[in-house]
Amino acid sequence: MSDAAYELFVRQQADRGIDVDHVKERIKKLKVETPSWGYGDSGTRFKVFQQVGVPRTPLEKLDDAAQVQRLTGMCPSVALHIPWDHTDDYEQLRSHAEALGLTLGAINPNLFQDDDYIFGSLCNSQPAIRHKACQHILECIDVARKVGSSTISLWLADGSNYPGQQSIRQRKRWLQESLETVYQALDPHMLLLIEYKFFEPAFYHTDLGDWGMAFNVAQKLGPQAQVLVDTGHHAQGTNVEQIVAYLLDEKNLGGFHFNSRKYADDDLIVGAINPYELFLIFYQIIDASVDEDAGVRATAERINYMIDQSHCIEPKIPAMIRSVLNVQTQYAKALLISLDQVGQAQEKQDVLAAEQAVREAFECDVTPLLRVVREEVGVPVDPMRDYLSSGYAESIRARGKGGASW
Ligand code: PSV
Ligand code: MN
Repeated sequence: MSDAAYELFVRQQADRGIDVDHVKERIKKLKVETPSWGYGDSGTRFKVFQQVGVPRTPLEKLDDAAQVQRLTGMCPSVALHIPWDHTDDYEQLRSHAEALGLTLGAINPNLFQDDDYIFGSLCNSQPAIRHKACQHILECIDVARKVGSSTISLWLADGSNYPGQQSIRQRKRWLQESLETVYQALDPHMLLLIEYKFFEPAFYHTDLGDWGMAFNVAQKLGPQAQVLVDTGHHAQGTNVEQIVAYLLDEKNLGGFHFNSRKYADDDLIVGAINPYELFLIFYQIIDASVDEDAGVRATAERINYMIDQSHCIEPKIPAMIRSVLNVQTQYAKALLISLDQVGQAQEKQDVLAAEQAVREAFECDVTPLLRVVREEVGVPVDPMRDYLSSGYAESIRARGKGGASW
């Protein structure tokens, strides 16, 4: 294929002081974990919709995840949710993943779908229920050992619906106490990711309501605990990029759950609603990756990028491909920001030049660049088109309806 478009792109970027070879190498290193639950049936709180061809078992979820990896080359690991992915044979799950060229990633305990958790799990006022919740996380740590994962990713549905329903301070202490037990059980190489959310299912208060609470808890636990930012878990207007920058500077940004929100935790395809926010998040990360502090640089390089979406009306596999490509696109654009130009403008307090230096990268067309990256890593230049013509979607129809759901 003639690559006049790519050659022009390289020249234009060189004029802006950007080394495209360096950008390509960084794009090739970007990995995004896909969630097992993103391949299953899901819905709203009103209904779970069943689609034809949805995986019936955790093994089939991995088969679908392997398609996303085959076509994009950037999703080699899959997150599990326990008990949604519970099996009596984790060895088999692990070897199935390996045979598909995948690894098993973050293990997500489920502390929200048991009647015992109606008033909370780790923060429940009844010691027996707090104990049960801790035991479940310990079981997940064991699953992590069996499947070769080093990450536990924790989200709590804990909170209260009415003033006076619970002692907020007491629950804060119970949370810390419970998490100490969990933290002590981690192997030295393991990471505990702590996710926050400001509401839902509790509506008056949430025990881990924002990044500050998650950060405080993580700090008290120790270096193996880090904050996870789910992009959908913020109030309207929140500057998520600032949270990202702050946590990077504190060397405590452990991971992301990517999705899009319009109103709340909508779990839509990442980059579908506000791609500029995603770009600006990557701007902060890329900027931190050249920080003078080695700890900040290391934090930026070690982030666990994960998708956490709920595809209720979209076919699952193409929705996942779309998500991953959207992440890649915004990352590529953010790599085109001339940090030197931004720095010079900041130095001169030239507001317009600084904003221009950031925005002009967002406005660059990275299609020729991504086409060449894909050619070089040996994946289809148009992964979505390839998927749609591959026959895989037709082949899984034989699974019928009524597959796995959350
Ligand atoms: C909660 O809204 C959440 O973001 C947590 O990460 C859960 O594990 C996940 O969604 C379940 O879909
Ligand atoms: Mn999440």
